[in-house]
Amino acid sequence: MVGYAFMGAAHSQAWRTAGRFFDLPVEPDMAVLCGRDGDATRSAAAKLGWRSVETDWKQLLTRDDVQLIDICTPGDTHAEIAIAALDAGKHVLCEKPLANTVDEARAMVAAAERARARGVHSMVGFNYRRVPAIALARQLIAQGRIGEVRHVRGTYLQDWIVDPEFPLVWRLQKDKAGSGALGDIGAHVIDLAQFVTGDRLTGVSALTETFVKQRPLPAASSGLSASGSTERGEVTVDDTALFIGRFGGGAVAGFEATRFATGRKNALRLEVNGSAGSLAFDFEAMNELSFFDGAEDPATAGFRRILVTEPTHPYAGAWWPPGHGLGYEHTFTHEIADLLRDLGTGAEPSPSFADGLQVQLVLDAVARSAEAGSGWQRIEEVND
Ligand code: SOE
Repeated sequence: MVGYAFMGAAHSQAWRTAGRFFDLPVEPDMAVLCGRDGDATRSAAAKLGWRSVETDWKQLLTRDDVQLIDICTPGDTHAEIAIAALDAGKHVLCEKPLANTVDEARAMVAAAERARARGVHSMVGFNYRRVPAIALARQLIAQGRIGEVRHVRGTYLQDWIVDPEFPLVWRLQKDKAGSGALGDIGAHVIDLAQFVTGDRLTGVSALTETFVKQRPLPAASSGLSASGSTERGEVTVDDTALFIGRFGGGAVAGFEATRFATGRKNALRLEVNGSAGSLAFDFEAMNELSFFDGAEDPATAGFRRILVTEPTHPYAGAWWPPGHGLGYEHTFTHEIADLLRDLGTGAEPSPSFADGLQVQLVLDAVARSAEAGSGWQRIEEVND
């Protein structure tokens, strides 16, 4: 694994745990953790459970005990590491968003295709697909339980940079992160909207805003916490992105991604209204899915809360008795379990790099629309 901050810790937990709750055809050996700072990487490796360290990711390509590289670094290094790893015959799991630009994402898809021909696989880490309630929503929509999808309403609301003195961490720098709230959290809600409906966006109209244009340079940072220095620098990304869109199947959509929704910590919300019912999800109550069944007697019909913890629900049966609930970390454990199962059986892991490119095209269309004063931008189709 390359990187050991917030995502690195989340993935490490998943690598340690997946095989202990899911029956998997292969057992992960947490061979090596890579980071530029030797001391910090050694201490992270000891804490997170990796048995050796490297300080140059290129060393991973030459090691026989490395079959898969998990990329948990900022977006500016995804393409270089992923392409080199795939060309060296290593499977790749890459954090979202796949890349910082569409061109990088296209090059990564080309590398993934070259590698697939040699039995080497890749996957992009849209972990929220593996929330049991989200996986259940997808099943219910595919079964026609809400009929024809008409509206998709997706928001991803956080508030961790609402303080103008919060430092200019890498997630607020375009050269490191590609974009701001749009790529970091908008990418998740775009992916989920398309995943649960089984449909894809064909065009968007958007606006973005950066409320705080200068911030203290970071003195130190770890995950989403940081302390600032006395010098200031320019914020080069969006603080919020809002957009409307059309799906290929005829549904219309509204999206909002922001880090300025004061009081909202990780409110990844999705509501889908169909001709025969509706579904609603909020990550802040991630073990629940709300379902309105339009076929019910209007006298008693209403949104009802499904507690998605039954053994028959996606992923839930591997864990605790009904009602005992899962958390954020389980989404990564499910991601790793699915990846290991696919690698063991030879199935193609999902979401693929092509899925990551498709989300990148939506992000790019949103950014272009916002720059052009909200004009409509079509989204190119991607072949799977
Ligand atoms: C920060 O906004 C962040 O950590 C994202 O980078 C993650 O993808 C999301 O899961 C939680 O928030």
